[in-house]
Amino acid sequence: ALPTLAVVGATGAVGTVLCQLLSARRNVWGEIKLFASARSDGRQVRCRGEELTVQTLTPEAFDGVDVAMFDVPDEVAAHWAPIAVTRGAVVVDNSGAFRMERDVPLVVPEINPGQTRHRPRGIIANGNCTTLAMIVAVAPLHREYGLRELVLASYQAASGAGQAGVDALHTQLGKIAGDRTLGSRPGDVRQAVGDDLGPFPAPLALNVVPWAGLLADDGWSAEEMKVRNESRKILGLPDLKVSATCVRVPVVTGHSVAVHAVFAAEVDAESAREVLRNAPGVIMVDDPATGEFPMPIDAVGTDPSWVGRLRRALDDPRALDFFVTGDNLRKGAALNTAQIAELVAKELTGR
Ligand code: 11C
Repeated sequence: ALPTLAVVGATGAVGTVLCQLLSARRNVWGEIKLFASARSDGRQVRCRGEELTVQTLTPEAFDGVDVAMFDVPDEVAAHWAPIAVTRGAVVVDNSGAFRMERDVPLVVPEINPGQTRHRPRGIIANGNCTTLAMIVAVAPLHREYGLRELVLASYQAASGAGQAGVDALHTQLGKIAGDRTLGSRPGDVRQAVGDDLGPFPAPLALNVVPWAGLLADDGWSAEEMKVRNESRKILGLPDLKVSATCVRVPVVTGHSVAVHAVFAAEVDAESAREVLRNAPGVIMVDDPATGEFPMPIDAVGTDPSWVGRLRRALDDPRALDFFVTGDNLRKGAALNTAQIAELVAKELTGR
């Protein structure tokens, strides 16, 4: 029989994309069960051509579930994932709760698919959306040239902060629409937007906000620490030098990252482009002369990481600079989760 799948957090920004992907990808699942918080109990969601009723979580609900995809806040995942495992499910978790645990693999199927099988706690972690967009391009370059250091700046979309982030951005854009005076005096955008900032620490409309996630140590944001720690773990480079600055921009969906990658030896841009053209999950969009760059407005709703603006650093022949954009709800979240779950399904059924 085909494995039974549970989607936990089915009505959130990522859960919604997961249901779309389950409808579009090759079907490897038997029954699909949808779970969400009590707020969504009883809601009907279309998934794989079926009208499914969203249920509230109970421990018994996991009985008979083979694979459970989790997209819920860290503390909810920390509580419920072990319960799902006790009931017999393999959990693929998109929260930050387990990613850095030693006995939980952090898997990107294009990079380290074999690690899905080493899951002593029954949990496989999915990376952060900023890490994922960038790492799909960095890993093949590392394999070819030997990575020594990453210096990154992100341009992160509102939907990285969930549906509340998208709603906040659209509400703010609505408030400022048509006022051609805004953005020329200090505080005028703050005044027009008002106090309703949603999950962001400042207005996002007509602005960039150099902050994502909670406050970590020494002035770093949690998002910047995640990018560093997760990159090290996925690449298997525990001492990799990583400096990230994570920035929120007024884009609905599509995280971008400006990457400065330093390698062990000299690199040349054309051979690096060739490596990336052959890399799974990457599409090269690199023709500035004709206006072809990776951008969220083109990458949204697509699977690959879009890479462009690739050039060798002028002052270091061992370094490349390039720009990556990926759909933070797809490869950054739902797609990578689905890909991992499909690897587990294949293992369980032997097909
Ligand atoms: C953001 N990357 O854009 C974050 C959201 O660790 O999975 C995802 C947080 C995480 O705000």
